[in-house]
Amino acid sequence: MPVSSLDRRRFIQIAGAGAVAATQIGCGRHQIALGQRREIPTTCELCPNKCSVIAVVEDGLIRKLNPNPENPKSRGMLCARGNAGLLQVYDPNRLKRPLIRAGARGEGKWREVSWDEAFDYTAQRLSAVKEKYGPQGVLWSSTEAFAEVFFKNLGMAFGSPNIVRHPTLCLASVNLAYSMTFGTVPSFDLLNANYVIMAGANRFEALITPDTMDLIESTMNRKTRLVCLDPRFTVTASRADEWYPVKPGTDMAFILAMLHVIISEGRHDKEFVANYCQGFEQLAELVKQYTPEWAEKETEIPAADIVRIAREFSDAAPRAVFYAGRRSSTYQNDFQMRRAQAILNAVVGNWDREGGMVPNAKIALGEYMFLPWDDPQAPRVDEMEKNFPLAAKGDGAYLKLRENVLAGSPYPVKAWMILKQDPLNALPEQAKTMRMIEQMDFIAAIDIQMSDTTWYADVVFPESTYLERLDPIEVLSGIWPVVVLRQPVVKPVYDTKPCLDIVQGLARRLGLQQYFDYTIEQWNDAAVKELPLEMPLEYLKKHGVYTPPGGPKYGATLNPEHRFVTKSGKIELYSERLQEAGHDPLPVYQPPLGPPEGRFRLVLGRKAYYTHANSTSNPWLLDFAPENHLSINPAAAASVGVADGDMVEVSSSVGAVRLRARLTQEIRPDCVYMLHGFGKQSPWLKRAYHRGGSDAAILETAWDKVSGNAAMHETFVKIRKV
Ligand SMILES: Nc1nc2c(c(=O)[nH]1)N[C@H]1C(S)=C(S)[C@@H](COP(=O)(O)OP(=O)(O)OC[C@H]3O[C@@H](n4cnc5c(=O)[nH]c(N)nc54)[C@H](O)[C@@H]3O)O[C@H]1N2
Ligand SMILES: Nc1nc2c(c(=O)[nH]1)N[C@H]1C(S)=C(S)[C@@H](COP(=O)(O)OP(=O)(O)OC[C@H]3O[C@@H](n4cnc5c(=O)[nH]c(N)nc54)[C@H](O)[C@@H]3O)O[C@H]1N2
Ligand code: SF4
Ligand SMILES: [Mo]
Repeated sequence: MPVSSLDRRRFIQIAGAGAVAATQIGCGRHQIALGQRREIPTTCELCPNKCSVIAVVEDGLIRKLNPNPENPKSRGMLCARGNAGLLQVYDPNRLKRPLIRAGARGEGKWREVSWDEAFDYTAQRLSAVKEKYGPQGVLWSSTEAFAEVFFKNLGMAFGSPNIVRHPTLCLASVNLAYSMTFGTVPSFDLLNANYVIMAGANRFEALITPDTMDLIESTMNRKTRLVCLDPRFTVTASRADEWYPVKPGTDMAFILAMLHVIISEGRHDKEFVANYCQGFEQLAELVKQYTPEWAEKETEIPAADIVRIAREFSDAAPRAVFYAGRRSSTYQNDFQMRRAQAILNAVVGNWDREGGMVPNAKIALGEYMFLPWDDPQAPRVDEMEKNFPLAAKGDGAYLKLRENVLAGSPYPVKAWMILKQDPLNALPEQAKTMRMIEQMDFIAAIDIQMSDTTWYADVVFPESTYLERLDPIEVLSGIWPVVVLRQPVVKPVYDTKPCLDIVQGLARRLGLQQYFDYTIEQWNDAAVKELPLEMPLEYLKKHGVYTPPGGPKYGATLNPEHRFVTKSGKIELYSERLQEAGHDPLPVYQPPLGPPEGRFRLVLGRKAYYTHANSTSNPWLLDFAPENHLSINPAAAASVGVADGDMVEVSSSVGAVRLRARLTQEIRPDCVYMLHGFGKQSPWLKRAYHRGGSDAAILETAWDKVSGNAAMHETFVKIRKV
């Protein structure tokens, strides 16, 4: 889109002020005061961690972002992405004004419109769908964000049961497995653990605060022993004391064999098990069959190592954890594998102990009271009750939802509202998501850049970036929770709005304004009312964070009278609820399917300098990896006649992509790997457009049957030199 002459004139004005390199500034529309330097605390939005930031603002321009050490979770850390966040504001390719599609979907013809026109048009289209198909005909999908609550509430006030969030693309199975065992999802005290087993998680690249910093500190300074299982030699593997390139999809066999050793040698915490757990006898009976020798055949990890690790782990307990992992959208048995982990942690008695697994502490925020709306009348389109009766219903099950929307069953869904999500890249089988897009009468997206999905929308609402907006105050949960504020550090550079304003603009035109009759300031006032501070908002504006004094606390639930939020009130090694729902009440091993001859399993994984599919267009970050490659073991490459640097076609039953091969010993010969977020279709993402390939185009649809979580490591690909 051409920069208007007005924009260009102001751009020159700002560039003339000399604050930031001219190539990094787009254009500006607000007056700037010269000679002022301010440091403003706020909260990063480049990934789900929400680290605390101090923005250095000079002459109205953000000069630099620094970490805010007052946050005990992120401490003095701001990662590469956090540093590069200021380019979200000054990216010339960002969304600047509301847009309405002018040509065919995907043709890229847009009309810049006023906010009024965008709201009027959207409300009219949503009302038409409501009239024809009922409110359930509109789908509201989003990924977690502080302001997501407003968007979800608009969907519910509209009367739609179809709110679908990101967990079933991410961590739904791990959450459900720990909830069904302990009644809650705990944190892991990696700072104080002496023994950590990390399987299918990559904390040195997939950053999570405080886990990443805790692990760096404990493995480097306190000499915590780290055992890593991963089919790839990740940075975490390189920092570990032991790395096992486990056969993919077999971690559960390793865990069950550890349980076999620990229980048969009487190494479990007998007192803890007697006081707090139910179903130990059934568990002991089940794991008799899972010998280390059996597990060696499944996992390709030597039996002697499994025995030794089981002994070391139980010796180190309670300062020993089998880390839960975060993204559990991997295999079709994810839920049961995570249940096995949870049970292993339980029997060594690391629950609620320093260096163990700790239930999250709470800080209660006040709630702004608004008018309640009626419950939706239609059932969910993904039929959660029938398909996943134990899962978190409100988040939905994304892949099953897509199947049902495509089938028009149990009813048609014909409009799609999207907040801060890129379904074309986040869901496997891109062609299927495209079919879902095609069958929609109307799509609107709230984003900050023209993502692949936004490219196919009918209306684009540009949200102000995190450095330009005030968001709802939030608590980051954890062993040591913290309240954080995201406040604007500069005024919006373009004609953008924060999420609540967008929601209110639509609500007014949909006749739903009575449910959104408040300001963000009133919302935040209500949130901080109960905090034990004299002037809580002033405090947060100044500090960016509030941490309750006293530091982490352990052991509040260690009292045999304590009732866990499970059916029995105990830690459920054996789960009657699972049995009633027709699932294995104890984790029973199911071997994964192996790749057919001549094919390879595609596995996914993060790099520290990108978030999902959304930051490959950031110029500072793209320097790290200008395109993605197919990582393949030299033995595997030889078997398909591929040399380092060759262009290859990677294909599955649902699609094919082309990218260059990178031969490396850092991956098992039966797997291949590619980085997420490349092969973009949206030309506005100039730097990632058509570079490398998109993993979403070749991943096949599969899910875990208990949680509905996507299973993204179940695709076997063919590789051909082209
Ligand atoms: N193939 C594959 N698929 C995956 C994964 C994978 O590794 N590989 N990972 C899975 C996991 S764990 C997750 S959590 C999901 C994540 O799935 P998504 O949430 O879809 O991931 P992102 O790529 O981060 O897309 C988020 C969108 O939000 C926009 N955005 C960023 N900041 C803002 C903002 O402040 N406001 C608004 N309105 N929009 C903003 C970005 O421009 C982008 O378009 O993907 C899952 N899907
Ligand atoms: N830099 C960065 N940090 C992030 C994010 C980001 O996008 N970028 N996203 C955040 C989000 S939303 C999430 S959910 C988390 C994800 O955090 P993680 O779940 O730790 O991230 P992944 O990189 O997906 O790690 C999965 C690892 O499992 C390995 N693996 C594959 N199959 C198997 C197997 O069968 N067994 C074992 N043992 N390992 C296997 C893969 O090779 C990969 O290294 O990261 C968070 N932090
Ligand atoms: S880990 Fe990096 S990108 Fe994520 S919130 Fe923290 S600084 Fe931002
Ligand atoms: Mo995630």
